[in-house]
Amino acid sequence: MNSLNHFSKQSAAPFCSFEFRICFGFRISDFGFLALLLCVLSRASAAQPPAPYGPLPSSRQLDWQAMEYVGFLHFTVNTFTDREWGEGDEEEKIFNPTAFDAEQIVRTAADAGMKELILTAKHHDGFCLWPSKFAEHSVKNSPWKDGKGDVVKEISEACRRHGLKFGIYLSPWDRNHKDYGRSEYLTYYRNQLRELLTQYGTISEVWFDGANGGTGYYGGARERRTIDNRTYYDWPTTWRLVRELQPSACMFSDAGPDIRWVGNESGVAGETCWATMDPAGSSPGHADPHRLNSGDRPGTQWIPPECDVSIRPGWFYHAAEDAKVKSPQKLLDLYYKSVGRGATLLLNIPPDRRGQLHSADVQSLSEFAHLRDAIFSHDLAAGAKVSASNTRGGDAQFGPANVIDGNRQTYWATDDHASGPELVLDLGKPVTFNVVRLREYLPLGQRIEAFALDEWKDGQWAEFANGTSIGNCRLVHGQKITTDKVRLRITKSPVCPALSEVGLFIEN
Ligand code: FUL
Ligand code: CA
Repeated sequence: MNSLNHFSKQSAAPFCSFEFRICFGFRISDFGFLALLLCVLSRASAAQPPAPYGPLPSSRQLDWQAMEYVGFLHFTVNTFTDREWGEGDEEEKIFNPTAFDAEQIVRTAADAGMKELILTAKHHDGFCLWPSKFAEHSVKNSPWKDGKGDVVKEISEACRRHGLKFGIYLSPWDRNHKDYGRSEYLTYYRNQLRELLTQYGTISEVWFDGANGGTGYYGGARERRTIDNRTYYDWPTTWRLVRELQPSACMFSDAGPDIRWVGNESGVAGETCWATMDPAGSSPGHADPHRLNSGDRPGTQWIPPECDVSIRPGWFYHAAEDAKVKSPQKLLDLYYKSVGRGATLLLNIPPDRRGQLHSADVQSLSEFAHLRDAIFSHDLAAGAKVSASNTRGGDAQFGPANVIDGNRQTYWATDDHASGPELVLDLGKPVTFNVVRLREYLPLGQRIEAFALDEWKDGQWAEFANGTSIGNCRLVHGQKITTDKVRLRITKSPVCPALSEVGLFIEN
């Protein structure tokens, strides 16, 4: 939305009225007459931006979507008990990383190209990685750094040093707390959230997990506690607290309000995946995974998807999984299926018992980064001659060249109702590529519903790919194509397109 305002400020009208005043301040010489004429002509051709369509992103969502690739750190007592879900009865003394190194963890993530790290400040076992005033089940009662350590502080500071954003995961389900299931627990939960949102600088994302209720220690009761996840947590109150304390933070859950779960934990967004959905009737832990996977069209709100997936089979570190770290090629495949379908990839990289990322994970992350760089650092469309079937108002500020300027804030748009919008990239010579990247200009909403791509082959156009949703990013990954001309056809769109980028890349 900000960018939209910014854009209208740049329109040609103010420039013209300035010229007018100059023209009138002097005798209208030949030169003045020409300037006046030019001024009138350019005023006549200054087109208005297209009207926004459907639900629109907030500026916090736009910032979040621009990150595309972020990391998750699952670390707690489970790292030391070799479990995935702690019972809540683990003794604090078992949390004792031998060589915790926030710098190693965060530097690795930064070198790998991640733009944010989200830390499990408290997982379902209830153990707090920071010295909460409200809990004894915490690092403050562990032998690590004689109870003076604070994992949240160290990771958040390292993130700031390396220019990464920092987010927190605070499990609503707490298998340690005696009050879990009663209203008193909500006070405890919000007190903890308040600590995390006020003591660690800017928080970019708050992750509300949907796993809810069940057996646990619960202060010694050792019983099953079931809750109604649609009503128990009173989410609107908690969401208000986050907005009040960290207005720029995006909140994640099965139902938004800012970011939605993608409906699976395998890192795969729907082949068609809208940034919009209708969250009515859903709440954290209570939503239809199939709908979350593809979103709703047209939907009632802008709630883009996040694909959470672990680099290992489990979310926490287990030595037995050292040989099961996902390969760089597998991670690249997930990248195409998450980022390449308009979602954000949230890749979990769990610290080991030393409190560092294991060398197998570090190696895979770094090779994955090299693979991405090898593909995306060289855009083969750069320098192409771009023409379009129609340009909005004939005005260069909406011209087709905007799709290859590397700037997401500029875009090609057509007149409203211009039929069969299409773009041609004339590459000047035969070029070989197998990845096409498309981006819409998000401040105007998700507009395009289907597109097709053609290559110039044997003196005519031949379709080589087609697809549906574009949104933040669509990566079309297929067979190698060698051609000197590529055509993009917008085959379905309820309103004129606003396309900010087209890129061509080669994955060898
Ligand atoms: C799930 C949790 O139960 C897992 O342990 C993990 O934290 C994952 C990200 O979310 O719902
Ligand atoms: Ca652009």
